Amino acid sequence: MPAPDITLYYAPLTRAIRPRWVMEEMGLPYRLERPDFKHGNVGGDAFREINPLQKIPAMRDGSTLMLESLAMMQYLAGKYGPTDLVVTPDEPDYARYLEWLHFGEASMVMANSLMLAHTMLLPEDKRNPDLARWARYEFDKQASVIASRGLEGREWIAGGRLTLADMSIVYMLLLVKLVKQFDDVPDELKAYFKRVTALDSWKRATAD
Ligand SMILES: N[C@@H](CCC(=O)N[C@@H](CS)C(=O)NCC(=O)O)C(=O)O
Repeated sequence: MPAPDITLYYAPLTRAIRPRWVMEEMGLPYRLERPDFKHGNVGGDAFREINPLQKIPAMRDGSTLMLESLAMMQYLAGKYGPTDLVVTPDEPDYARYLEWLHFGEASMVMANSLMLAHTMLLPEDKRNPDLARWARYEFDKQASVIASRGLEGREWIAGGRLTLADMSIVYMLLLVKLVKQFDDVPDELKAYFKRVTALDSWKRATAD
Protein backbone atom coordinates (compact mmCIF):
# COMPACT_ATOMS: atom_id res chain seq x y z
CA MET A 1 0.00 0.00 0.00
CA PRO A 2 1.48 3.41 -0.97
CA ALA A 3 2.16 5.79 1.94
CA PRO A 4 -0.37 8.59 2.41
CA ASP A 5 0.49 11.75 0.44
CA ILE A 6 -2.37 13.91 1.65
CA THR A 7 -3.07 17.60 1.11
CA LEU A 8 -6.22 18.98 2.73
CA TYR A 9 -7.58 22.28 1.43
CA TYR A 10 -8.65 23.75 4.71
CA ALA A 11 -10.28 26.78 6.29
CA PRO A 12 -11.10 27.19 9.99
CA LEU A 13 -14.66 26.31 11.09
CA THR A 14 -15.48 24.57 7.81
CA ARG A 15 -16.29 20.95 7.04
CA ALA A 16 -12.54 20.44 6.48
CA ILE A 17 -12.52 19.80 10.23
CA ARG A 18 -14.11 16.40 9.55
CA PRO A 19 -11.32 14.76 7.48
CA ARG A 20 -8.66 16.59 9.51
CA TRP A 21 -10.17 15.16 12.69
CA VAL A 22 -10.05 11.64 11.21
CA MET A 23 -6.38 12.12 10.30
CA GLU A 24 -5.62 13.41 13.78
CA GLU A 25 -7.38 10.41 15.36
CA MET A 26 -5.60 7.96 13.05
CA GLY A 27 -2.19 9.65 13.31
CA LEU A 28 -1.94 10.13 9.53
CA PRO A 29 0.49 12.70 8.13
CA TYR A 30 -1.04 15.54 6.10
CA ARG A 31 -0.35 18.99 4.73
CA LEU A 32 -2.80 21.88 4.91
CA GLU A 33 -3.38 24.31 2.05
CA ARG A 34 -5.39 27.37 3.00
CA PRO A 35 -7.29 28.93 0.10
CA ASP A 36 -8.67 32.38 0.89
CA PHE A 37 -12.10 31.57 2.37
CA LYS A 38 -14.22 34.25 0.77
CA HIS A 39 -17.88 33.18 0.56
CA GLY A 40 -19.00 32.91 -3.06
CA ASN A 41 -15.43 32.93 -4.43
CA VAL A 42 -13.38 30.60 -2.23
CA GLY A 43 -9.74 30.55 -3.30
CA GLY A 44 -10.31 32.51 -6.54
CA ASP A 45 -9.24 31.14 -9.94
CA ALA A 46 -6.45 28.93 -8.57
CA PHE A 47 -8.75 26.97 -6.26
CA ARG A 48 -11.51 26.80 -8.91
CA GLU A 49 -9.09 24.66 -10.94
CA ILE A 50 -9.03 22.18 -8.05
CA ASN A 51 -12.68 22.39 -7.00
CA PRO A 52 -15.00 23.93 -9.60
CA LEU A 53 -17.62 24.22 -6.82
CA GLN A 54 -15.18 26.41 -4.82
CA LYS A 55 -16.13 24.68 -1.57
CA ILE A 56 -13.95 23.59 1.32
CA PRO A 57 -12.78 20.91 1.90
CA ALA A 58 -11.00 19.43 -1.07
CA MET A 59 -8.49 16.69 -0.44
CA ARG A 60 -5.72 15.14 -2.52
CA ASP A 61 -4.03 11.85 -1.79
CA GLY A 62 -1.39 11.31 -4.49
CA SER A 63 -3.37 11.55 -7.72
CA THR A 64 -6.77 11.07 -6.02
CA LEU A 65 -8.84 14.22 -5.59
CA MET A 66 -11.98 14.29 -3.41
CA LEU A 67 -14.55 17.06 -2.91
CA GLU A 68 -17.03 15.68 -0.32
CA SER A 69 -16.23 15.68 3.41
CA LEU A 70 -18.09 12.53 4.52
CA ALA A 71 -16.62 10.57 1.62
CA MET A 72 -13.15 11.81 2.62
CA MET A 73 -13.67 10.49 6.14
CA GLN A 74 -14.78 7.11 4.80
CA TYR A 75 -11.88 7.02 2.32
CA LEU A 76 -9.26 7.72 5.01
CA ALA A 77 -10.72 5.16 7.42
CA GLY A 78 -11.11 2.53 4.68
CA LYS A 79 -7.78 3.06 2.96
CA TYR A 80 -5.55 3.60 5.99
CA GLY A 81 -7.52 1.60 8.58
CA PRO A 82 -8.64 -0.60 10.12
CA THR A 83 -9.76 1.89 12.72
CA ASP A 84 -12.28 1.91 15.55
CA LEU A 85 -13.74 5.06 14.01
CA VAL A 86 -15.75 2.74 11.76
CA VAL A 87 -18.55 0.43 12.94
CA THR A 88 -18.35 -2.73 10.86
CA PRO A 89 -21.25 -4.83 9.44
CA ASP A 90 -20.69 -7.56 12.04
CA GLU A 91 -21.35 -5.13 14.92
CA PRO A 92 -24.90 -4.61 16.30
CA ASP A 93 -24.74 -0.82 15.77
CA TYR A 94 -23.82 -1.01 12.06
CA ALA A 95 -27.15 0.34 10.77
CA ARG A 96 -27.32 3.01 13.47
CA TYR A 97 -23.76 4.08 12.58
CA LEU A 98 -24.56 4.44 8.87
CA GLU A 99 -27.77 6.30 9.55
CA TRP A 100 -26.22 8.94 11.82
CA LEU A 101 -23.10 9.26 9.67
CA HIS A 102 -25.28 10.39 6.77
CA PHE A 103 -27.84 12.25 8.89
CA GLY A 104 -25.10 14.78 9.77
CA GLU A 105 -24.94 15.98 6.18
CA ALA A 106 -27.98 14.71 4.28
CA SER A 107 -30.73 15.52 6.80
CA MET A 108 -29.11 18.46 8.55
CA VAL A 109 -27.66 20.50 5.71
CA MET A 110 -30.76 22.33 4.51
CA ALA A 111 -31.95 23.77 7.82
CA ASN A 112 -28.38 24.47 8.76
CA SER A 113 -27.50 26.35 5.58
CA LEU A 114 -30.70 28.39 5.71
CA MET A 115 -30.09 29.36 9.34
CA LEU A 116 -26.53 30.35 8.46
CA ALA A 117 -27.54 32.34 5.39
CA HIS A 118 -30.56 34.09 6.90
CA THR A 119 -29.08 34.99 10.27
CA MET A 120 -25.42 35.67 9.36
CA LEU A 121 -24.09 35.33 5.83
CA LEU A 122 -26.50 37.38 3.71
CA PRO A 123 -26.54 41.17 3.96
CA GLU A 124 -29.26 42.15 6.44
CA ASP A 125 -31.64 43.47 3.77
CA LYS A 126 -31.49 40.13 1.93
CA ARG A 127 -32.29 37.97 4.98
CA ASN A 128 -35.72 36.37 5.19
CA PRO A 129 -36.94 35.99 8.81
CA ASP A 130 -39.65 33.47 7.80
CA LEU A 131 -37.04 31.21 6.24
CA ALA A 132 -34.78 31.62 9.29
CA ARG A 133 -37.69 30.65 11.56
CA TRP A 134 -38.63 27.66 9.42
CA ALA A 135 -35.01 26.48 9.39
CA ARG A 136 -34.87 26.81 13.17
CA TYR A 137 -38.11 24.80 13.47
CA GLU A 138 -36.63 22.03 11.30
CA PHE A 139 -33.38 22.06 13.27
CA ASP A 140 -35.28 21.83 16.58
CA LYS A 141 -36.90 18.60 15.38
CA GLN A 142 -33.48 17.24 14.36
CA ALA A 143 -31.93 18.23 17.70
CA SER A 144 -34.69 16.46 19.58
CA VAL A 145 -34.33 13.31 17.44
CA ILE A 146 -30.54 13.23 17.97
CA ALA A 147 -31.06 13.57 21.74
CA SER A 148 -33.81 10.93 21.92
CA ARG A 149 -33.35 8.39 19.12
CA GLY A 150 -29.64 9.08 18.58
CA LEU A 151 -28.23 9.35 22.06
CA GLU A 152 -30.89 7.88 24.40
CA GLY A 153 -28.41 8.07 27.27
CA ARG A 154 -25.46 6.91 25.19
CA GLU A 155 -22.08 8.62 25.41
CA TRP A 156 -21.37 8.17 21.70
CA ILE A 157 -23.85 7.86 18.88
CA ALA A 158 -22.91 4.31 17.78
CA GLY A 159 -20.67 1.44 18.74
CA GLY A 160 -19.98 2.72 22.27
CA ARG A 161 -17.00 4.79 21.06
CA LEU A 162 -16.08 7.80 18.95
CA THR A 163 -16.87 7.06 15.30
CA LEU A 164 -17.24 8.88 11.99
CA ALA A 165 -20.95 9.26 12.86
CA ASP A 166 -20.09 11.52 15.82
CA MET A 167 -17.66 13.44 13.63
CA SER A 168 -20.37 14.02 11.06
CA ILE A 169 -23.03 15.21 13.56
CA VAL A 170 -20.76 17.24 15.85
CA TYR A 171 -19.50 19.37 12.97
CA MET A 172 -23.10 20.36 12.17
CA LEU A 173 -23.72 21.19 15.81
CA LEU A 174 -20.67 23.46 15.69
CA LEU A 175 -22.30 25.39 12.84
CA VAL A 176 -25.47 25.79 14.91
CA LYS A 177 -23.35 27.13 17.74
CA LEU A 178 -21.67 29.57 15.37
CA VAL A 179 -25.03 31.04 14.39
CA LYS A 180 -25.86 31.32 18.11
CA GLN A 181 -28.84 28.96 17.93
CA PHE A 182 -27.46 26.28 20.25
CA ASP A 183 -28.66 27.62 23.61
CA ASP A 184 -32.12 26.07 23.51
CA VAL A 185 -31.18 22.54 22.39
CA PRO A 186 -31.84 19.61 24.77
CA ASP A 187 -29.35 19.37 27.65
CA GLU A 188 -28.33 15.90 26.50
CA LEU A 189 -27.18 17.37 23.18
CA LYS A 190 -25.24 20.14 24.91
CA ALA A 191 -23.49 17.59 27.13
CA TYR A 192 -22.70 15.41 24.09
CA PHE A 193 -21.20 18.37 22.19
CA LYS A 194 -19.11 19.34 25.21
CA ARG A 195 -17.89 15.76 25.71
CA VAL A 196 -16.86 15.22 22.10
CA THR A 197 -15.22 18.62 21.63
CA ALA A 198 -13.15 18.03 24.78
CA LEU A 199 -11.19 15.34 22.89
CA ASP A 200 -7.56 16.22 22.09
CA SER A 201 -8.06 15.14 18.48
CA TRP A 202 -10.91 17.70 18.09
CA LYS A 203 -8.71 20.39 19.59
CA ARG A 204 -5.88 19.55 17.19
CA ALA A 205 -8.24 19.42 14.19
CA THR A 206 -9.67 22.86 15.02
CA ALA A 207 -6.49 24.47 16.36
CA ASP A 208 -5.89 27.03 13.63
N1 LIG B 1 -21.26 18.69 1.02
C1 LIG B 1 -20.00 19.40 1.00
C2 LIG B 1 -20.27 20.83 1.40
C3 LIG B 1 -19.05 21.73 1.27
C4 LIG B 1 -19.37 23.16 1.73
O1 LIG B 1 -20.50 23.65 1.55
N2 LIG B 1 -18.37 23.85 2.29
C5 LIG B 1 -18.57 25.20 2.78
C6 LIG B 1 -17.75 25.38 4.07
S1 LIG B 1 -18.25 24.28 5.35
C7 LIG B 1 -18.02 26.21 1.78
O2 LIG B 1 -16.96 25.99 1.21
N3 LIG B 1 -18.68 27.38 1.62
C8 LIG B 1 -18.18 28.47 0.84
C9 LIG B 1 -19.17 29.03 -0.12
O3 LIG B 1 -20.25 28.43 -0.28
O4 LIG B 1 -18.86 30.04 -0.72
C10 LIG B 1 -19.04 18.68 1.95
O5 LIG B 1 -19.53 18.06 2.92
O6 LIG B 1 -17.82 18.68 1.73
